[in-house]
Parts: sequence; C-alpha cells; structure tokens
Amino acid sequence: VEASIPEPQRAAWKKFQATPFVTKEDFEKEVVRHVETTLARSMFNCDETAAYAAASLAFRDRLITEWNRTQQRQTFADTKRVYYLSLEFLMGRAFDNAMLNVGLKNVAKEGLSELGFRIEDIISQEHDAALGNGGLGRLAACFLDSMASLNYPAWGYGLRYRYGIFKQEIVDGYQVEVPDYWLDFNPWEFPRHDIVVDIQFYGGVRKYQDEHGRNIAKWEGGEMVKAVAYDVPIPGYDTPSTNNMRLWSSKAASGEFDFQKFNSGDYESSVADQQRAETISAVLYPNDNLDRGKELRLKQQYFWVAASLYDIVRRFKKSKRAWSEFPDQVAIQLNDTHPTLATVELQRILIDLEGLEWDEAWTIVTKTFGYTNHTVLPEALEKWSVPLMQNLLPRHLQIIYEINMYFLQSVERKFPGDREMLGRVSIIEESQPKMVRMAYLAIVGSHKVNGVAELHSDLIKTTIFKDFVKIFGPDKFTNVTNGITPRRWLHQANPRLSELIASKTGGLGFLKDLNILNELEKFADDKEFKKEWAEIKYANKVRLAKHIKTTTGVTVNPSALFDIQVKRIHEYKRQQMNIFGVIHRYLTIKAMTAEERKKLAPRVSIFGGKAAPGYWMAKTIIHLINNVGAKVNNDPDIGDLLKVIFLEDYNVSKAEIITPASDVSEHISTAGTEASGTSNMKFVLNGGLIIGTCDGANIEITREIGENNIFLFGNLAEDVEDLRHAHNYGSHTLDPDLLKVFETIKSGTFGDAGAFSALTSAIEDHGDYYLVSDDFHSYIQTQALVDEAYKNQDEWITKTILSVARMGFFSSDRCINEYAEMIWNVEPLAPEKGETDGLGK
Ligand code: RUG
Repeated sequence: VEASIPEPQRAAWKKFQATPFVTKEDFEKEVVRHVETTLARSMFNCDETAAYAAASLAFRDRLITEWNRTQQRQTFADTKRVYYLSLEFLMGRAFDNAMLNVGLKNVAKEGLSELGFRIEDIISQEHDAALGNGGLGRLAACFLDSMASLNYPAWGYGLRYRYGIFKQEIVDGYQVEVPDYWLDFNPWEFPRHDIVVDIQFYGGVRKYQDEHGRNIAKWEGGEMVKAVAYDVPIPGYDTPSTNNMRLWSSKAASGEFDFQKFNSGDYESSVADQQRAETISAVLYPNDNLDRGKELRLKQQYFWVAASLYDIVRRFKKSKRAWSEFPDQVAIQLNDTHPTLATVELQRILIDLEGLEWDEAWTIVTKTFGYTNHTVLPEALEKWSVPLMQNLLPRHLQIIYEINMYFLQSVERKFPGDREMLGRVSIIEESQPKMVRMAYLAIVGSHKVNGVAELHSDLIKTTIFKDFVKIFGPDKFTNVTNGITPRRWLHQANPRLSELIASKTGGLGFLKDLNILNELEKFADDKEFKKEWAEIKYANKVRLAKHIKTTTGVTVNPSALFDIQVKRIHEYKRQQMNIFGVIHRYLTIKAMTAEERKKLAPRVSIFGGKAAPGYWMAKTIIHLINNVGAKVNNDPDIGDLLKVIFLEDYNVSKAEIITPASDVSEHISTAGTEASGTSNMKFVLNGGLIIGTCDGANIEITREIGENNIFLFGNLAEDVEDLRHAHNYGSHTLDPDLLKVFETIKSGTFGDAGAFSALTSAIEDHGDYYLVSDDFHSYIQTQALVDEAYKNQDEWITKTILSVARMGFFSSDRCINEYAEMIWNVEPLAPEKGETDGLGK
C-alpha cells in the first residue's frame, strides 16, 4: 500500500505525522490549544467543564493516533478479528481510564495543576456513558478493556443511544426517572459521516427464477433508514493497542425533511420521517433480565446487526478471499440473544446477495458465531411474535422457517418418531400468536454456547437447553466464568490499595497478570502491612461517608460496619430480604439492654440500584428501603447502631466510590437465579467480604478464596424446585422472625402499610417464589456471624488480605483468553518491538 504513494509525498506525511504528547509541557500545550481554538475560550473563562473538555480532547487526539496505527497493523497482518456484538456497553467515564491505561495520569495531574486545576475536579466533570442496564453491559465494557490490553484484534459493535439508562431521583421515597441526555458534549466519539449503511424494513419478498433457473428471493419495498457510524477508541493498558467500539446512530434515508410538505404548510409531518428514523437509536430499553417484545426493540436489533454485518462483510471482501475462509477471518460473539438476527442476516447476505448455496452458507454462519447465555429466568428469554417479524423482516422470517425446517429434519433423523422432542426444540413456538424462540435460534446458528459461571453453565445444560445437549452433544456447550478488569476496578477505583499492592509485589505487573496478587498471602499476618491495609479501607469509607452526607444529608460513622447491596433492583436478587433483615435488626436493637447494645457493632446498611420503570414490585422495594431509612435514621433510641441509606442513581462512576468502601457486600439471590454476578468479584477484589448464597460466581469465589473467608447461607439450587412445589401444594409455614417483621410493616411503622402489601403478600399468599422465608432464618443467623467476626478486626483484616490475594482468577483477561482459545480461535497481535506508542516504548 505504501508503495503506491510517491516518495516525496510519503516523506512529507511522515515528517508531519501526529506525534502523541509524552511530557507535561506538551500536554499543557495541547490543553491550551484546545481551550483557545477548539473551545474558543481563554484562561479568563476556562471553567472546570472547559478544562475537562480540553484535557479529554488532548487525550483523545493521542488515542486516535494509536487507534489508527492499531487498525493499520491489523489490516496489514490480515489476521482473524473478533467482533463483540452487544446491545449494551456500560462504559462509565473514559477520561481517568484513558490516562491510566496510557500511563500518563501523573503527567496530566501535574499539567492540570500548573494550569490551575485539581485533577479530581476535572475527572468528576465527565458524564458517565451509561449505554447499559447492569451486569451484562458492564461485562461488555470490561471485555473491551481486556481485548485491547491483551492486543486482540477486536471490535465492539453497539448502538449509539441518544438516551442511555435513565437518571434515578428519589422523591419522597419513590423512584422517579429522568432522561439522561448524555451526548451534549462527548469528546470520546468520532462521527464517521462517510460510513453510512442503508437498512431496510418492512416490504415484501418476490420469489422468481433467474435466467439460469436459480431460485431467487428478493426483498423489496418497505422503508429505508440510514445507519451512521460513531467510533470510540478503546485504549489497552500498557500497550499501544487501541481498539474500536463502533456505535450506530439512525438517520432518515431521505435527506433532512420533506420540503414539499413543509412548503404546503404541513410542518409537523415534514419532519416526521426524520424523527421516526431517529427514534430507532433514541433510547436504551431500561429492562434488566426482562423481555418485553416491543416492535421498536426488534427494529433496534435488526438495525444494529444489519449495519454491523454490512461493515464486517465489506471488510472481509476487501481481502478477496473465498467465502469459505470467512470463519477463518471473522469470529462474532453474540452477547445474549439480542444480536441473534445476525445469524439470519449473514445467511441472507450469503444466499440472496452473494449467491451461495444454502448448505455452504449455513456452514459458514455456524462456524462464525458463538453465543453467550446470561440467564435462565424465563421472563428474560427473548421471543418475538411471528406476525411482528413477518411485517418488519419478511425475508428473515422465511429464512428462520427454513433454518428450523432443516434443523428439525436433523433432529428427526437422530430421534425418529419423537414428536414431543420436535415440539420442544422447534425454533418456532406453536403458541397464539406463534413465537420465534431466539435462544434456540442462537444455539442452532452458533458453534459454541457458553454460560457465564460454572453453576449457570451446568444449569443451562440440565434445564433450559437440555434437549439441545442431546442433539448437538455436550461439547457444543461450555463455560466461561465472568471476570472484571482490574484496571478500572482496582487501580482506578482504589488507587491507594493498588499502590500498596504494587509496593509489595514488585510494581504494577498484577494489573496485567492478576495471579501475581498471590504474593500478598505472605503479608496476611504482617502487622505493618495490615495497618496500612486497614487505613486504606477506612479512608475509602470516609470518602463514601462524605458522599452519603452530601447526597442524602445523613451522617454515618465510618467506623461502623458498612454493609452494601448495590445492583439492579429485582425480586430474584432479593433486596426485599435484605431490608426485612434490616427491620429485624431494628426490632432486635430496640429490645436490647444498654449492655447488649454496647457489644453490637454499629452498622450502616447501604442500598443502591435502579428499578425498571414498569417494574412495580421493584419500585415498592425501593420505597420500603427509603421509608425504613427515614424511620430508623431519625430514631434517637438507635443512634449510630443502625443507619439505612439508599444511594440515588447508582452507576459506574458511583460504583467506583462505593465498591472500595465495603466491609460486607450482599449477593443473596435465590440459588440458581443469578447467572454469575460480577459486583461480587469487584467487592472482594477491593478488600470486602461477602455474604451470599450458593449462586452464580459466588461458588467459584468461595472455591478460590476459601470458605472461611465468605459468609454463605441459604438453600441450594438443587432444592429450589422441591421447595417451590411444597409452597404451592404442601403446607407453607413462614419463618416466625419474618412474620414479626411483617407485623411491624403492617402496623404502619414505616408509613402507609398498604403501600407494601404486595411485598408481604408475595411471600404470605403467593407461594414465595423467591424463597425469602425459607432462607430468612439462615440469613439472619449468618448476619449475626458477620457481627461477631467483625469484632475481631485483626482476623477480619487477615481474611480480606487472603481473599484479595486469591482473586487472580476473576480478571476479565482470563475470560478473554478463554474465549479466544475455546471459541474464537484468534491470536493476539502485539505491536512489534520498537514500534512506538509515543512513549518511546
Ligand atoms: O443477570 C446476569 C448476571 O448474573 C451476569 O453476571 C451478567 C453478565 O453475565 O448478566 C446479567 N444479565 C442477564 N443481564 N441481562 C441478562 C439477561 O438478558
């Protein structure tokens, strides 16, 4: 490629090529240049917002230079790439992460200080990029960080929502949703107005034979929308590799607006087309673990996968390879079933547009895709109504029927005469209306299916996908236990702990090989080390206490035991059990003598998390937590012994303050319901212990850190079905302590009792599906063990050090290496030795 450019021009380009800053002086120069030119301001009116903008732009310029080099390197090497398709990327803030990953935070800190700013104030100017609901979206963000840090040639593909997850406000104890307009100023994205893809919807299919007698299906008519690419650079840690996250934004295909309508006075409908098109990428659906089957959501899914596949296929076609080599060049991972239409779209491209035979095309499709399942909850398993799909994507529905036909034929061959099996595994559910079962389609269209923790991967094989294991054999199903990036969740969120660990393990190497944390074991009884360790935890608690004071007005004592449950509010995650436990504690304290009270460790129960706007039960839980807080926090008889806090608007940047401050965090889902959980890993990595059920990754955490270092309680997954059955068909005696809690709620102690009747009657009258009563006693007892254990601070600290030392397994780098080896078959492409990253490395 280079040879096609004449030497003198090449020399000129090389001479003037962008050179990323390295020194403090060059950084300051860049900041001032952006303030004075890009932002048209000066030192006289450069506030913190402007300083954030300019400093971010300086880093963005730096990243984009490396981004370009990385893309060139990958194109020249022509190796296999991974494409991670996720409808959610919960990135949080980018500035601090960029500074740390490129290793120039100190340079920026000093530079900003010379220009009159404190780096913490500048970092806090940034609005979170909140294009996700919870664990699934944050996992995708951690994976992007790991893929870049490990030098994998990988792209993320998603949607550029104008509104991310809503902002949560608490008004009179109730959740109120406020739109999150986050794109006002976003220095981290590059609009690519030259990368535009036409996306078709609706219309019909014309079938005919061409002049060679071949059957042709042509998707015609309907409406067109444009997908415009926006690129976000993803810097790797301690490597020049900078990957790409490409987000698609929708735009009307037909120019700005209809001038004819406009001129004839029909102002409103003159912009209607444009608005309708832009609606597609306007808003993130705010449901976590819930499928609602709305047409606009299906539109979003197709819009995104069609644009992404067009892009991927275009890139492949440039290499002029044979189609059969497509799976050698391309691995596509489906993050949940949301992008499953991509399998159908690739088949359509290959047979309708590229003229391949069905079988040849389908082999390519199945070799290309891998599918990650994140849930067994029936309400979260996606299904699309056949009539809806018929209308929106008529050709795709035909292809799905054909995929299903061939699949069922193969099942019939393997299990002749088993009609029930055919009905069970059919991609089309014979209901009214008929439904497309997206998980089944994803399994049939992929070569590997993985769950996200061992228990979960076992459960999918023995429950929801049992028949498919018989059909495809067990090797198609595997496990990749989730992980988290230690860069954000240790180094960035807990800089002092990171520093202390570095000082004992020979530097920051543990951020790239988290197993190095093992070296901390030898300090678990080191007095001096333990003192520093405890001081850091205390400082992190002071930081959270300040945040609590400014956001809620409540003063909490940083020496109290901080007990934290932050995650989406969901009945299966059982925040209701936690708050019932808090009420039980309140009643117990009230009944205690002064002597007994003296022995009790003061506790601060901290909650945070959003409820889906239409999830009434979850909103009721938030309401109860706030009302309990209002009562308990103002009860002079209780004082510091118990405080109850609900932190508004839990998001990634708040998690960075909350996570390092826990003594105990709660991961208490009904066994068998939480696929993995990832905040459990974050809390332990930051020196907190956990109280949890035998569910999701809690089980592997226990195996790694040792059962003496975790507070486990409750029934096991294998017993859940029988217990539920007994609730409904046998006698169901509720836990007496829980009944006392219910009496207190019903007496109006926490405000209008009627407001909370749904919560109590779910347990008393409706079968207690989530086994709150069954687990309550063991929960309360285990909380008492926590109280006891916390009194012995010396032992407690040892436990936390040993736990951190044994958390190496939970790095998302380990996950990505497993995906790369087991599922994607891709190799890292490290920059060559001597290749500059601007740091001269
Ligand atoms: O609920 C699961 C978590 O247990 C898991 O840790 C996370 C990442 O794998 O995904 C969450 N999840 C599952 N979010 N949405 C779903 C179902 O669509």
